[in-house]
Amino acid sequence: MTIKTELEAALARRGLDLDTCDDRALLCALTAALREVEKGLPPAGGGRKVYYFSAEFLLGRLLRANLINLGLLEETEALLAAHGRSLAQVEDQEPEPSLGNGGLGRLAACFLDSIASLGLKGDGVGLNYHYGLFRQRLDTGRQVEEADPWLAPESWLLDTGVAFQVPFGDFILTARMYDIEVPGYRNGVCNRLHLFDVEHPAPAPAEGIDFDPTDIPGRLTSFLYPDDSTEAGRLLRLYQEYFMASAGAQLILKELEEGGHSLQELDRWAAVHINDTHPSLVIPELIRLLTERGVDLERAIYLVERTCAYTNHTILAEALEKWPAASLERVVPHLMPILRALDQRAKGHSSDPRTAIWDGEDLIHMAHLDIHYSSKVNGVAELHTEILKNTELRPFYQLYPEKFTNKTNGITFRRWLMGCNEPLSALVTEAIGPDWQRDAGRLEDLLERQGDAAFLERLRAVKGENKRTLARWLRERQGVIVDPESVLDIQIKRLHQYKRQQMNALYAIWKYLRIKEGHTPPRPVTMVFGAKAAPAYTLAKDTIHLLLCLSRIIRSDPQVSPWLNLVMVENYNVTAAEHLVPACDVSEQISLASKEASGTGNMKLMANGAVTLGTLDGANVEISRLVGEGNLYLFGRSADEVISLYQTGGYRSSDYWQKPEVGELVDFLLSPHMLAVGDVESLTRLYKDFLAKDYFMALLDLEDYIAVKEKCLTDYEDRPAWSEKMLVNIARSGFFSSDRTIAEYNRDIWHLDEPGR
Ligand code: 26Q
Repeated sequence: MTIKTELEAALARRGLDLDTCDDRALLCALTAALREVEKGLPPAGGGRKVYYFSAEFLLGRLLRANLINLGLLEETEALLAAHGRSLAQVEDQEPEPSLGNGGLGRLAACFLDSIASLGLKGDGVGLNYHYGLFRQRLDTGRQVEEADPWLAPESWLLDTGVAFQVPFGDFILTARMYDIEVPGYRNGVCNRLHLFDVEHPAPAPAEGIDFDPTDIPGRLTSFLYPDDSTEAGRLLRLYQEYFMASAGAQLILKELEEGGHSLQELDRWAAVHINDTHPSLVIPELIRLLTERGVDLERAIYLVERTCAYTNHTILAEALEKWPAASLERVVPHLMPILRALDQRAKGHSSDPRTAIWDGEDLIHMAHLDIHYSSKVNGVAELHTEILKNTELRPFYQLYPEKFTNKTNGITFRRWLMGCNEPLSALVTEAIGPDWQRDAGRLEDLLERQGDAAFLERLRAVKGENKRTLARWLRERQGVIVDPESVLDIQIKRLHQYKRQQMNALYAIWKYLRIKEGHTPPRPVTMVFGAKAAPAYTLAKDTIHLLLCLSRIIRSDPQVSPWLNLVMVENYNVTAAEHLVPACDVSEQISLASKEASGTGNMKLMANGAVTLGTLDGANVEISRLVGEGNLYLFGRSADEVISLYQTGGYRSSDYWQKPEVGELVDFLLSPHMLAVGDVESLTRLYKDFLAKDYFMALLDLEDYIAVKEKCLTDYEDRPAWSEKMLVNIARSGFFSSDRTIAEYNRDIWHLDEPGR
């Protein structure tokens, strides 16, 4: 079967033809055609199977990704072109499944792609949120949240007919299993993502993202992490977590039986991966199910510990999940005896209260549960894992040194280079042949082109083309005019204080004032931001407000606007990232050292020829080692310095504010200029935070940041030298392939090929 026959059949079934149907109908037909192709592909075979449990899978659009992996992209583009159609336009009809917040969810999506592409036996397990993350509208200086539906009658979701009963304290819910196919890259394999849903989901909320959080049976799968600011919202999340854990655990045991294996062999045939703590209840749930089926408790604990592994994605205290025992008692009373037993047993291993699962305040620490009862625990970049071992999880490391391992994150180059950057992919293939498409490590072959002036010029030309493409996209999407000849400086990631968009905003103020003083830069600079703020995160929303105010002030100033532009991209999501990443010149990775576990946007931007401006944090450490000093721009305090400042309480932001160069920028927040366009309450809140708290030390690193960024912008003017930097970044980015990451998970944690272990 070719895609042509499948597509024609799908169109014929709908009474349509390729010449006249609209793009939306063509998308449906193409989706159906690809699903037919995928139906014929078997899942990866092998011994043990990994179940990747994650509350988030930030998939992004699937049409192009599936065409690439099925090896059908070129054929389909040609077929559409022969009928005057364009894949890009069809694709624009596809709603993005935003079933994740950011890095953690996107990582899970890259991992599924790599598991299938390496031909490994493994499926994802998650929840079928009907609305995923909210859609962001920027309206009169603020973020407005709207529901973002992605489920259409003809989406990628398949109803499997499989269902499990999930018991809660006061009712039982049916979990129906829906699947999304995950084809491997040109290897004839198709794994699956299992998304569980309630049987009778409540209808869409009338407006925004508000709904009744106490309607558990109707609302359990409505939204991704609904509202964490209220008790009812938190409880709903606990219902979600157990729903996923229980349905997934039941699926594992069902497949174990279907494979003809005994429950006693769970660890031989299954590996359970716990992506952050959100799926942690799978541990007591598996133990419950095993003991209910006659396995004795000690043996069940032994099997589950050998089966499970846990990844930590953050050291920020507020993200480490703790549940009041009373909440668990209410939602999952039947797990309490098991949790009690697990806690007692853990206390037998260690009397250190810092390792308690159940603490003296009746809080249950999910990460502690995971570490005691997993075979492996990993951080997501070298520095992050070291910090876990030496600081945050030190008592656990002393208890179980053999459990700790580092797995530096990665990205799938199929989406993040081949899929989103056709011009660069074509140039790379022309230069070094196609092998890099299977093995991103081969990108290093590009290093042979160092010093090849003609090639470097073509590299520059590709970047220029991508910048013009982005400028068109921004104009059409948002009516914003961007100068494609300007330096494109991009910070795209969730809005969080530790990521320090607020520090970048202070740079914009500095630059604005410099230009007002007559110091124009060698070439215009465009500062691009893309970020969503959690609905209840006030300071994050204030920062969006600040950026939008600055954008207005800069744009309406005829003296400044030819030289500086600040653009806030509305509704930043995977699709927007795919437009922004190929065009970026300078990649802003400016988190306070020690706070960003890894970052993955840094990898995507690097692979597309951006040069990193950043702190030595997360995977920037590895980027820096790979590209070498001259090929990125580092500034700011080191992780060690920052950690010791926290320990000694030695940082006082007011000391920095008192420096006139710093104070002037902070004070600008409350200048008549700002107050003329902005909201006094928001700006005052930000101002006071800088002065009295600045927990993430933006003022500490500010001067260094400004100086290094200026150096970076100056260096940009040496176009040949900058092109070399681009080249080295692309060439060295192959290490960050999620294929490498997954191969390491398999080698050190899952051992999928050795069921006997
Ligand atoms: C926790 C408790 C209660 C409610 C919500 C949460 C919660 C939800 C989402 C906690 C954390 C998250 C998401 C975390 C995340 O995305 N972390 C990022 O993971 C990436 C992949 O490993 C890293 O690259 C980033 O550095 C890290 O910030």
